Amino acid sequence: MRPLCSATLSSLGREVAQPGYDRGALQPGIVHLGIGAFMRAHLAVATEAALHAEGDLRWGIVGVSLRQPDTRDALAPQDGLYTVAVRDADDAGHARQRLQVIGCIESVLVAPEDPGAVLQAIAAPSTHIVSLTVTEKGYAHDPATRALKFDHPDVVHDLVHADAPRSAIGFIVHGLARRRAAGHGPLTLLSLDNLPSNGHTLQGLVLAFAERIDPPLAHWIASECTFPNSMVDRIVPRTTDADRARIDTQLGLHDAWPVMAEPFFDWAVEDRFAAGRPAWNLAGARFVADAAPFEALKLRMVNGAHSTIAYLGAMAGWQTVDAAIGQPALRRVVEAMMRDEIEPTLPALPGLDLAVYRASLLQRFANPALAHRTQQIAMDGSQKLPQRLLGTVRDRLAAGRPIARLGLAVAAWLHYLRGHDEQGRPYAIDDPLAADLAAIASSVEPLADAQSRARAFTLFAPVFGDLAGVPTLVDAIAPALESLRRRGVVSTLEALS
Ligand code: CS2
Repeated sequence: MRPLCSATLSSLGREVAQPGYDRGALQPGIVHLGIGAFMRAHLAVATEAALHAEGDLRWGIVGVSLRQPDTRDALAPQDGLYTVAVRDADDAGHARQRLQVIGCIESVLVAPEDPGAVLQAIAAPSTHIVSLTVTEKGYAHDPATRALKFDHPDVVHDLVHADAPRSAIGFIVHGLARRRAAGHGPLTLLSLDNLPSNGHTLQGLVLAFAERIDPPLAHWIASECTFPNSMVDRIVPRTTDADRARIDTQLGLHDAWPVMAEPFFDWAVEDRFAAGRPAWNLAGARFVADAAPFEALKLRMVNGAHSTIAYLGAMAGWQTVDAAIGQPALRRVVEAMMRDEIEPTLPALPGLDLAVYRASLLQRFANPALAHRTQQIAMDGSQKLPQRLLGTVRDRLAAGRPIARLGLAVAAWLHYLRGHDEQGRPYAIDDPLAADLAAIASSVEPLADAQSRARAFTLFAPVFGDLAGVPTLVDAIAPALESLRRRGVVSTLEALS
């Protein structure tokens, strides 16, 4: 099969959307750190739509892989082209996909091979936006306090290696130092990760790092560059070989690096750009004054529910989100958690009908064509729990309200840390704090009563912070922890619903 590349584009059928602008005239206006599947199905799709509609060719994307060369190795022979397969099911339940070839990625840099090229790209006068999807752990921060970990090995390294940083924060600050020295003007730093106040969080980390190495630089960044907050939402499961084969068949060409996504797309981003931006609204993005209420809605409802489904599903042996949400008892508990425990904590959003939002979310989870694996969502729990579940817990407890289902969700994560499912199948705990978590899990194991075990877990400060030992939280976690251990996922869910 011939490969997807510029020379073979003309052989694509009319049903496959493809770049309709002059790719050769694209300027590299965006440098994106963390060119993974999510970005390629979200920011790149929105940028592609803006390029088509506006013909404003300043917004080509230079992708950066901070670790692996695999994306560059796959995309370079394809001239940066790749396919987005939007998958769902028709009314009869048969999977279907709609294909689009994306052209806005001009090149991919592999940071460890050539860190200088990444710093130069950030400093280049044509660059107006540096965006990031590096996942929660990519911020090298303490998840509970969101402060930069100055003892993180990459941060320690980056403070003294201005020409060869490793971390996203190190690249940004050293790249901005070069930019300022060259007099190339400020730009926008745009976090697209699932963190609360992701722009403010990034700003705090960048300024803390810059302050350490060069206070006048920190001052320049603070006064000239902007860090809009944004809420991003699109389910993008990891692509499998079977997905690739299916996409190749429909494309009639071989694409080594396609991505899959659900039809749903959402992005609420604060309109504070230091040096312009593409018309992403043409792809459905919303430019807003304050992203906070959108973030709270999304992180608590979508991601809070997702993590709950992931831990319970992984334990029970439900391998995908649609299989898990297809279990009536799990669906009832997740729906009740959203309605009764999460929604009352959300700030008002004019025009939003939460019942409709909830119903459509459950429908998104039930998409049978995505096969989104529960184990994939289960990773990095220490980095995810604080903003997905514990913020909600904090608000509920402050209001004196019950948290039985949120307590189950937290207990599900703790129970998951034992490292094997209910059929006895082992799995690895994929988490930057895995060693600490394993130590706690084994020290907690011999404790006789669930109350003591639950309490001991909550003393883990990087995750629980000021919730350490809070009796109302411990009281909610303990019975769920005990029930998951003695009776298993299904009986626990049935007793709660
Ligand atoms: C998921 C998210 O992997 C995960 O942790 O919860 O990637 C989720 O699919 C997206 O945030 C949806 O917008």
